[in-house]
Amino acid sequence: MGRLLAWCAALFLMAGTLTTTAAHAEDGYDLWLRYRPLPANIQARDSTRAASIVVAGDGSDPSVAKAAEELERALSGMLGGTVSAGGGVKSGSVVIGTAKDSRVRALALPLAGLGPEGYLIRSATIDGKPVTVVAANSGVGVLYGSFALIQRIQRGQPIDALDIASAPKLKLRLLDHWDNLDRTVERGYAGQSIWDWWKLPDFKDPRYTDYARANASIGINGAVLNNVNAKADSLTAPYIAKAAALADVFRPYGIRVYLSARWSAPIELGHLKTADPLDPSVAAWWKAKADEIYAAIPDFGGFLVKANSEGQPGPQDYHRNHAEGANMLAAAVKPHGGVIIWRAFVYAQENPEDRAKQAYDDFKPLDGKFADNVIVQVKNGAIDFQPREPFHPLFGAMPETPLMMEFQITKEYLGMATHLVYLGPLYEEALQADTWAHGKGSTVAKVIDGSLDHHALTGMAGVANIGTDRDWSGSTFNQANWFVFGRMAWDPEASAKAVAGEWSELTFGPDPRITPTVVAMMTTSREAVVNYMEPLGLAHMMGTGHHYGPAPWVHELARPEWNPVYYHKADASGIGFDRTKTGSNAVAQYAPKLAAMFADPKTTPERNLLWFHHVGWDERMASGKTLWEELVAHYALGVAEVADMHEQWRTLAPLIDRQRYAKTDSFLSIQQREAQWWRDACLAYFASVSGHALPPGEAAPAHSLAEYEAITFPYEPGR
Ligand code: GCW
Repeated sequence: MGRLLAWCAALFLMAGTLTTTAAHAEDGYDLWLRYRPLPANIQARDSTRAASIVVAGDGSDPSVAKAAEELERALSGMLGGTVSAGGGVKSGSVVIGTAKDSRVRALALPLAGLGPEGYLIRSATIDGKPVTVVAANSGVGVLYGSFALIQRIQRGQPIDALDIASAPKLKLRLLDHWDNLDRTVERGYAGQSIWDWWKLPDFKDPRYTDYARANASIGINGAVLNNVNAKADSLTAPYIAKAAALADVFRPYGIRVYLSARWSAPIELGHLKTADPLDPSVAAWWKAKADEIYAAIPDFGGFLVKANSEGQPGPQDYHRNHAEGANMLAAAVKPHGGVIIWRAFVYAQENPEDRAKQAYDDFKPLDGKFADNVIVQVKNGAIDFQPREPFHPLFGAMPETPLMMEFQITKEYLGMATHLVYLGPLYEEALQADTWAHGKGSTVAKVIDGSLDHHALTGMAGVANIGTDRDWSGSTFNQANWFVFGRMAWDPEASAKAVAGEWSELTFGPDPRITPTVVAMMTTSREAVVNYMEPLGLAHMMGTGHHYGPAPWVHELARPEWNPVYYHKADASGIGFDRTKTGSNAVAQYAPKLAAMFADPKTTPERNLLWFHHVGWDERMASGKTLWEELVAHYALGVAEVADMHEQWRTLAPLIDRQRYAKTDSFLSIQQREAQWWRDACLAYFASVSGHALPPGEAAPAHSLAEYEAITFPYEPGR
């Protein structure tokens, strides 16, 4: 009997364990909003400080209501008991509210300087009881502050004696979804589009709410729903109704919706003969369209436009310039408070000029010509989201025009879903680059936060890496790129390393045995990908169309700038794109100080060397190696760095839940194999072009060049 009881008890315990495991299955869906029970000592400490939630006002603000809901969910999850909203102020209450609420007003908090979205978190006393106050000028500010408090607790940081104030430095903090209406995602590697257009507006997938929660938790306040390679259909009444349904879900989370607008929509939908921006019937069509959208979505953000680039229609089709196009649309949304985000990612097939120069050539002369509700969105580099590019020369060159940063979060050119590449260092490098526009310290961050040239309209966009995959972004570590984008859009001065630490603690728990290893992996990962793909300033050597894997040999495509050989220009004498006076003179697009620096190979940072110079294979580098030896060494280092990341990850096996551990582990195996492939294929090709043999001790590529050239990917994702 005793044995039977013991057996039953064991079974019960096992069942309990199983249930717990199942309930806590770690498939990554929870992202960094992972409110798992904290260690007992932290629970004991924080329970007295986060014992209940009190909504200071009348509860009518929808964003404050979402804040209360999130606090309930988070605190109950983390602190091991039910923490609910409601009831009066008690010792340890978390009191949330806006400046409108008398209880908040009575505390005379310094909210004035926080703007519409900032927040304050303070340890205070109400009616003699110690409480934590989360206060802001708006409900959304309260929501942001509540997430900040939750994240502190989640990371095991003390929450007594708090005095935190934070406000976003940028106004528009947007995700650009390159999502198509058929649910494919251009350059998307995490499944289908999360927008189920077919079932909208009736069915609002609960996932939309979780998407909004995740974005609000990192301060993202806008989503461009559809691809910049836009279809006019997204501007028809049924699709406006679908977008409106999403806007309704997002509104309490402080997220506005935007749409990519197809320039030729007046012809395609309105049956006009032209889309000439100066034609009054075209302007009237857009005005009516804007009115129709705003009737359905009163807080619609505005339009994003890709015009006259990569085959998209635009005002230049009518011999009008980008400003004339943007301003016509700007007039349509202006009465409603909307903005036009006009992309500077332009290059034209007819233009034989260095592709890296074309956007500057088009836009610089238009400085000061844009309407005040237009912001020009510039990619971080002048070519295209490469593992490394110097900052785009338009930053600092258009003082009269608000410029917005466009980063890519999805890893089109960085190994797609599987390679572990933390983009924080890439973002940081671009933001901290000094444009020298107004002397030293004129960083890109200061251009885009408006402080350098006194602009109020500011912003940052990230091309989203979100899809229907259970873990949203295709891998656990890809989630970090969404996260760091949000953090840097809130504060472009944020440190990539600090954000990595924060993300690790939120994602894997505040475990000192985990965080330093994860941070070390993340912070080296970007340099690793540069090393094994495109070291020393090389760019755009990816396979045709899909951009997956190495193809430096491609030379036969119709347009010159589609071919990797256009970018690296390797020949028997050397390698690299001469962008000095003897070449395209792209260096002259930078401020004089930088132009001079980039004009001379000796003063050009080695990491950008081949971007600006064609360098002889046997030239000596800073290390004393020849360029050829240096190139080989970088490829070898990249491969070694991936192996090292993998080893580091393996040390975490006992500490990370099985599912997320295993997925990352197998992805690192893929990355290791493919880093080697990159190294082997590129070196096989460059050896053949340069006539140089690999230095002694360097392993020969596993296959022949012809074999690498023969690899194809007919069904790759992301098209
Ligand atoms: O990097 C390129 C991509 C295109 C993309 C384009 C752009 C949306 O390969 O897929 O199109 O950039 O940014 O417009």
